[in-house]
Amino acid sequence: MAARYLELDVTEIRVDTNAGPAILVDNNPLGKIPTLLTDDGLSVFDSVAIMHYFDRLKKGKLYPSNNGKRTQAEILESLCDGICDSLLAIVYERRFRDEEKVHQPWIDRQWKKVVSGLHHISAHPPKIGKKPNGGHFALAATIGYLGLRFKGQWEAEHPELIDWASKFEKKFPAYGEIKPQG
Ligand SMILES: N[C@@H](CCC(=O)N[C@@H](CS)C(=O)NCC(=O)O)C(=O)O
Repeated sequence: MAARYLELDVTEIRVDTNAGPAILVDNNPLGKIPTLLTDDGLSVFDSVAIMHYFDRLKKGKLYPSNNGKRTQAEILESLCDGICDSLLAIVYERRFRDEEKVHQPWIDRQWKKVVSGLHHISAHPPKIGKKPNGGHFALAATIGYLGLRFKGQWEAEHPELIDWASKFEKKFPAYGEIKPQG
């Protein structure tokens, strides 16, 4: 999303992380997406590092120049990253364990972090202002992932986030087309 917003010429290569294809594991020892391969042979991961790399490439277009506002954007980015890590922990607990070994208290513990993170954001939804920043892209990705893998489990509690996502889409119309999809 950030690459599209900044009009960077990025080619998307879709991979199945479960299969651990060479193009992924040879470039990211963690075998995770997103991984960015640059023209000068660098492999940049994860999404936070990629967005800050883009920001330097585009001379500060992705984060506010004001120190306080930048810190706020980065905190939102970290919070969303943490929420997504918890969501993934839940998805993987169910995906990779035999059904009888799935440990519900672990899922509950992760979901509690998700809920508390979403409440924190919903209480003061971030203003988008004239242009979206890295924190906004992280939140848009988080809401997209919730929509993809946790449909029906968060929307009623967080109408503010649905509202925020539609405001975000007005500023960044490509959202509908490129948000997380299975
Ligand atoms: N905090 C990382 C999370 C990356 C991540 O966990 N990606 C997942 C897919 S959404 C993945 O590649 N999982 C494969 C695996 O863990 O083997 C980021 O935002 O880039």
